[in-house]
Amino acid sequence: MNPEIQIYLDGNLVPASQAKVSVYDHGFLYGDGVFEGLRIYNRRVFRLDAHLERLYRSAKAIWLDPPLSQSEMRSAIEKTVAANKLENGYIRTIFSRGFGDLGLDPRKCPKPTTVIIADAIKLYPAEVYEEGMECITVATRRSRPDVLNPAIKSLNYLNNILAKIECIRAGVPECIMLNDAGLVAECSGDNIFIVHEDLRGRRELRTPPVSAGILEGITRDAVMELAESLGIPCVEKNMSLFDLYAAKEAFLTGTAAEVVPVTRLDMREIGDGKPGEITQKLMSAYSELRNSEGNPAF
Ligand code: PXG
Repeated sequence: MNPEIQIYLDGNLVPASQAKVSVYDHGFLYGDGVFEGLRIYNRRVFRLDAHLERLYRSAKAIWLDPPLSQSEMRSAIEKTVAANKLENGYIRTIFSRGFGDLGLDPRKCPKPTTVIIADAIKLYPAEVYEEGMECITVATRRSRPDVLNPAIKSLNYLNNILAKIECIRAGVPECIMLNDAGLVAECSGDNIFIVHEDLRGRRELRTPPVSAGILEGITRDAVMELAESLGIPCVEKNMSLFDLYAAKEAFLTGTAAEVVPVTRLDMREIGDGKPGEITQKLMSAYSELRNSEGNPAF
């Protein structure tokens, strides 16, 4: 934490050292709230509208009525980025249920807490982008959509954190999580894509559908859009681990990770064990897109 950073807290910009939320906040007590993670490139907030849409959809899904309208929230995010003169970095936005009592009842929380943090981001090491990442499939299954839908970016990330602990213990940075049916869902904090080749040598991109129980990633969406403009066929399709092991290429996508080649999974090499041609094409198309799109926040 940089104590000099100005944090947006319930309508005010306050220094990080003074940005405090109550221990009675239901975000802390119960993980009751929603959040977003965004990136700033060259003073521009990448896909701000898409992130706002998802944030407000998540809030609606948990019956949380944000104290700011979507356009007020957009201004608050831009104001926070400008106040910190952040050219490149990461933004975390949070709506929690707010201050209440020790019971679950959200009616005891009169006003949701709003937090916007704009700070530096810690990235994966450069080798991962050049040589590819190793992943494992973890035992922790992605939460069932009919119990707690992964499409809701809620403050309740324990399912993902348990998966992350398995990765850490195995000595790899990310993992594949299966859903309740044993189909590929997503990673602990990223989405997954493969390049599938059919028996006649035709290649296409495949990624699990939202119905597999995943977060509808903004980076995933941007990559699908780039694939379309590059003439690379892309389908949303349920996949088994066999499809991943037999893939020609694999990569993961996320706001923090961007596009990362996956070259080893469960001790197997994916394709020839090097970042593939389609993956590299999409990596460079994505870095071009993120540097050019949007308006500067200051
Ligand atoms: N799936 C999950 C479960 C995520 O949390 C993504 C996919 C990718 O979505 P976007 O919209 O970012 O392309 C995410 C988001 C972290 C961290 O510290 C990662 C995310 C969220 C919060 C923190 O690595 N990933």
